[in-house]
Amino acid sequence: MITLYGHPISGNSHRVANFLSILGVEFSERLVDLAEGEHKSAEYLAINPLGQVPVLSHDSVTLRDSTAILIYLARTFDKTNTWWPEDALTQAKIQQWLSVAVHEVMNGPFVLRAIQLFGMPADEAQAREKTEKLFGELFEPHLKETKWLVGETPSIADIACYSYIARVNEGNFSLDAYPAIQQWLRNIEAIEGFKPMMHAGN
Ligand SMILES: N[C@@H](CCC(=O)N[C@@H](CS)C(=O)NCC(=O)O)C(=O)O
Repeated sequence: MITLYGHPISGNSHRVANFLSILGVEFSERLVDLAEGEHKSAEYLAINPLGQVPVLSHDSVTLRDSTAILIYLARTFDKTNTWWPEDALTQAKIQQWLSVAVHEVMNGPFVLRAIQLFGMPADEAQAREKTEKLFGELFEPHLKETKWLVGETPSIADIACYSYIARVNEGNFSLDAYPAIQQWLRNIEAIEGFKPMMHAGN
């Protein structure tokens, strides 16, 4: 049995829910009430001492961290062996993007959105500059040349990077200047089983 501890407006949670849905794996979602501070309760800290969502519970396995969970799910449930292929170079290339998902995407698009939605105390101009650099110098030129971030088929790199980039408009950042990124988002949304991320305010 699989339970995903998460929250619908958390992009980190969405990465996992989306991938479970694409893999066609049944799971139940356990809402962690972030607004009420449930993620810092003793009960939840016993599940994840970092006090963050998402957490995946699968039988006797408990895992925190969205990209670690994506690797676990791919290795456990992907019968096609394409989402996290076994060869060293492909894994290394995917890992490059998983690192971007947890660093540059968080420092730019995530922060812009968190400022607007939660009043996160952060430097908006700096986050905007980081987002422009990330999109203009990395994602857009790369995606002009290739449909997916790595190789000829979608991988967990695409899943990990998708959620916060798809919702960067909620951080008052327009994707109009980035047509290749927009096309890549549509490519991911067309994958069978894709689960949309909730729009803030819904
Ligand atoms: N590296 C973690 C980051 C998880 C994370 O920052 N989750 C946010 C929600 S999107 C959270 O729980 N924040 C609450 C907190 O850090 O206090 C992952 O990829 O899962």
